Amino acid sequence: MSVIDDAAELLCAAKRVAVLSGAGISKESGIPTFRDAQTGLWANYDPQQLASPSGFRNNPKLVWQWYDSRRQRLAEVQANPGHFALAELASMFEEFTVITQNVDGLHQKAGSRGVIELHGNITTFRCFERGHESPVAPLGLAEPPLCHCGSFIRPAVVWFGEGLPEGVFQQALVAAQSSDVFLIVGTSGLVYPAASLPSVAAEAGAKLIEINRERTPISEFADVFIGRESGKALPEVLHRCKEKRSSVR
Ligand code: BV8
Repeated sequence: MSVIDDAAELLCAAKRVAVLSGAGISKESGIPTFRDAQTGLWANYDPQQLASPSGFRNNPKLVWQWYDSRRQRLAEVQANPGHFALAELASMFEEFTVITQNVDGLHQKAGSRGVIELHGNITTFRCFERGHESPVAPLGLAEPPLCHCGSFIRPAVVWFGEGLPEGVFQQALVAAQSSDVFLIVGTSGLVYPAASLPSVAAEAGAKLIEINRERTPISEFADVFIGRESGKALPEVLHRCKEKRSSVR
């Protein structure tokens, strides 16, 4: 049997599925991952510096422009077959929870509902000093607009060194701990606390399926490893699951 068959076998036996996705699932939509060398203007900056409160405090204009350029690119890209396959898989299970580290909203664009965005969404904003909600900032501003309280506006994403939004990680933990199968797609498994979810799921008895072009720390304990692009592997897993489900009927 192929690894696609192995994955479909595990999935078809499951009632409750949880998914953890990372930047790799959006790569085939044309969004660079964090591991990719930063392109162009950003080649000389470390994302962990830019995506941090200190980075913003030191150079609000630079960080604002980094997010603005990511938002401009996002406006031109579409969800890819990997996102769509997950959205379609969801209807085959009693419970199917997508937990994402991505801030690009592409799972929702592909039709996934109830997506848990561990690190927020790049199209939402709040003020830096007091967290006041703020409207979507127009694209193309050279520097951060000001909140009514006088503080800079920032993207309402989770930066390195910041806690995740209240309750969000708890929701992800519940989904991981109650899953029969935990599917990990396109993440290097290096950023915590998100990277702790696969072992939490495994310790609670879930079978792990990892889809990644390369092996990661998660591969050590995955039951199935599919070493291919998710935009190709996920539609094949979906197709095999449908075949199995229709042959059982
Ligand atoms: C926290 C939003 C505590 C922003 C992101 C020292 C100081 C402070 C903190 C720490 C520290 N040391 C450790 C920490 C904890 C830190 C951390 O984990 N650091 C790491 C680097 C060691 N974590 C935090 O700071 C977290 N908060 O700990 O808070 C706390 C608690 C209470 C109160 C206060 C504080 C917050 C982390 C969230 C950071 N924000 N994103 C933005 O996007 O701009 S993280 C960001 O990077 C992404 O969201 C994502 O999570 C991460 C990148 O990881 P991946 O998604 O995996 O992407 P990556 O590029 O790494 O890998 C892509 C993979 O895809 C590769 O494996 C590749 O092979 C594969 N791939 C590529 N193409 C494909 C593919 N796979 C399949 N198909 C393809 N086609």
